[in-house]
Amino acid sequence: MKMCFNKIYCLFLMVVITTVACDDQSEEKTGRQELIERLQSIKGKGILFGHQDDLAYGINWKYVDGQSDVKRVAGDYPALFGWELGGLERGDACNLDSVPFDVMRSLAIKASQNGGINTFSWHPYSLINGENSWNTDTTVVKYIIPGGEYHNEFIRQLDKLAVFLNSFQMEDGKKMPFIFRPWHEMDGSWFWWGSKHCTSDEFKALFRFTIDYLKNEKGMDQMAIAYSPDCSFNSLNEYLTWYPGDEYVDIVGMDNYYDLRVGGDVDAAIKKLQIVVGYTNQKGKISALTESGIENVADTTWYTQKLGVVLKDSLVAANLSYTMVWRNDPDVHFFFPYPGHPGAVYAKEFLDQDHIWLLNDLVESEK
Ligand code: BMA
Repeated sequence: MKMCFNKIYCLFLMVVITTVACDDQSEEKTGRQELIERLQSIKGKGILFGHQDDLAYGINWKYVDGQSDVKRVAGDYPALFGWELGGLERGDACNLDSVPFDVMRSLAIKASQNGGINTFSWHPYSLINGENSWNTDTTVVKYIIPGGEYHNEFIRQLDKLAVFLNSFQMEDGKKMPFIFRPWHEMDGSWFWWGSKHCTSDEFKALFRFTIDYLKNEKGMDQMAIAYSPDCSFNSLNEYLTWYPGDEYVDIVGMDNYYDLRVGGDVDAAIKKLQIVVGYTNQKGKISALTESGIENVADTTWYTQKLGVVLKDSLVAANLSYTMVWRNDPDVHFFFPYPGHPGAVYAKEFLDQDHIWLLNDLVESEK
């Protein structure tokens, strides 16, 4: 009788163990969850350094395999790679900065395959007058949100984004995880989705619809979302004016060129990042200085005396996950120095610090 009971008990245990094991398999993490965990786990250890269009072109080169201005100066690739989607929504083969979308796809996949993280910005053309994101002649947001006259056309634009971003596949067949940072700098007035061209409620409706549609209708569970106003706030309340809600945002950030300009106020930049970081800690989110830089590296010591000082602040250093500088287009402007530029030595000194991470630092930390 006792033997029999023991057998039944063993059988019962095996069933339980098998069920739990099966459950574990079925609860595979999404790309978004994995990415968020990666960004959470580096908190306090390192701040990832990022560069827009890093692998596509730089000073005196274009589409050269393996080339990167950050690598040329600092010896390694950035850990974060920024890309721009503007033009995709109208079916263009190249983005508004002439980067072919096919090339972007293969470079981003390569970056991801090598352990880097990709982030996408989007400066779409207006559906109302066909002009670019900086044209504020006509109202746009009101017409493209749910209930607006151009809402269906807007959905077709999102469809194009989804087809493209869902086509980024890793070697193991999984969709490539990435950060999406739409509708940034909304507290400024230079974009048609900016503060003077829509109400905060309209903006939130735009942000929420964009994310809901891509996630729920297009299955984009590989995407983490960044909220990144510019730096025109001085309190948490002001910072959250355009915030679509915690359920829509994974990364809270700030773009800030202004406070770090020549004659700018580094302390103001630190204070604002502390507001962002404070919110992150309250809500268990990730924080980032989503864009910064000085045009043409006109301030030679910018990397050590401006950005470097901001990222050394103890609260910032203990919490910020990444920062990114803008693109190096020799015909327009550049934000990272090239070998021989007087700012190169300072950029290298900044990047050589233990808490500022390039690609290899990130990869090593995850071994
Ligand atoms: C701006 C400039 C533009 C570019 C746009 C989108 O800051 O660099 O030349 O078209 O970003 O990438």
